[in-house]
Amino acid sequence: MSQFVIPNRIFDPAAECMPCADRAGLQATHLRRTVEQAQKIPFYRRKFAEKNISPDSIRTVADLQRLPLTTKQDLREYYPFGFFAVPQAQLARIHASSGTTGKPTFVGYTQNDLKLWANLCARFLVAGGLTSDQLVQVSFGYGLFTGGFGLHGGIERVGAAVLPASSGNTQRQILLLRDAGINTLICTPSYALNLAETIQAMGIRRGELALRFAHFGGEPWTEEMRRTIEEELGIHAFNNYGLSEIIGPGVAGECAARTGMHIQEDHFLVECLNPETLEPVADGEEGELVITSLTKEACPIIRYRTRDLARLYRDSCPCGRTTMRMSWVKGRSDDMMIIRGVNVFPTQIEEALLKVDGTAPHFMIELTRPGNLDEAVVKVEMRQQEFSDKMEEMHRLRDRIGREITAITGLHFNVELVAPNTLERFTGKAKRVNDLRNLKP
Ligand code: DLL
Repeated sequence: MSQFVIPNRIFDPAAECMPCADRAGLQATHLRRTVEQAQKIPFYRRKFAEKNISPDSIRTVADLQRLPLTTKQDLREYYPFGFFAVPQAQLARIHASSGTTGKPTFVGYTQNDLKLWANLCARFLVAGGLTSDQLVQVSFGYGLFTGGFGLHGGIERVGAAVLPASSGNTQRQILLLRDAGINTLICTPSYALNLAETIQAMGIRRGELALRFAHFGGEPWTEEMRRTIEEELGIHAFNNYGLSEIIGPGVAGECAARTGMHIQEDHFLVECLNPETLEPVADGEEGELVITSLTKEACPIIRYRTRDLARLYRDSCPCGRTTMRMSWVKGRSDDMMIIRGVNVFPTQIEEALLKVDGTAPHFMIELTRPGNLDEAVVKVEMRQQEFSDKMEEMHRLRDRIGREITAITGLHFNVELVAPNTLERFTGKAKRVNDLRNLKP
């Protein structure tokens, strides 16, 4: 069998397969320019002055270590446009990431930034099977969220046809998929699952759909979830990663060999740091991704702490790209639950559930602290065909799920089985945790 699930295609071979030494030279030049551009932002001007950093003092990529870190909190303090490095007249677009605190974080793009963004999205789309003769449905929200417009630009750059369905109205989404003969679907993985279920509920057979490929991103998910969605929809699904503060989707994406997500290293420097000590971790070890943009004009960003936990791999990939790869993201450190002192991520619960037949990967974790001890309940939806009124069968299933969760997390969760279609469905990013413990400091 071939080592590739689909033909190995490369959108920009000169950039993506560049010898590493050549790329390092390019990165150093671009890092110097980025520092120059970032000097226009008061936050960086002050930080550079404190650390005696000037563009001329940047000679190699190793100089990155001397540069200051940037946090989401820093961006918030300069709300709304304090991190923009160009005058308003040069802006071509503004997006925003929704904050948990209410105020969004704005990110700006110049015309060049938009061109770059489309190219970066085109790279991972082509790596995951997109060709110019395909029809693509984008079911990400079009609006301030970077998913819709970002992917839209990439699809147009490849020359494929785009159907900008945007998010919501699931039944209509499915009619569009079927009646327009859509080949490629773009959305969050949790929404894909929602679509798969609704397709079944509407009595639409797989043969009525022309769907073959999908590009999912925007939220953490697992290989187990990929297998489930691929089986249910009969497609090849690829993972892509990005965040608004860096550019949106397009920071990294999988190739046909599926050995991790290739990082677009000619445009971003990605470090993996121990979140406590802020020291780099070894290749292959888990840490927080810290990202520096190398070529952005409107919002250059230096050593941004993403809070996303992942691993980096530098060994070669059979696809021929020479870029470093990142693993799937385990979760954001913000989503990490600390239950009785143990760190747990929603992706670990997803992984456990998908090991047990009969459950649907719809779940909601509820955390309480009735006395001094945390209690964790996970509500798990059953599949219709496995839903039974035989108590004994249900108890066996519940215990099996409990054991899988304990095997992965080391913790006991009270498992509650709930009837099919009773948990909330999401059209964008899924919410998996309801923390009722009142842990605010
Ligand atoms: O979610 C950008 C995006 C849109 C990426 C569509 C891919 C596809 P934000 O709304 O700023 O931007 O959220 C960024 O989402 O820090 C991760 O925690 C999470 N995330 C994005 N892609 C993945 C992924 C967009 N493939 C935050 N796996 C990031 C895991 C992801 N987490």
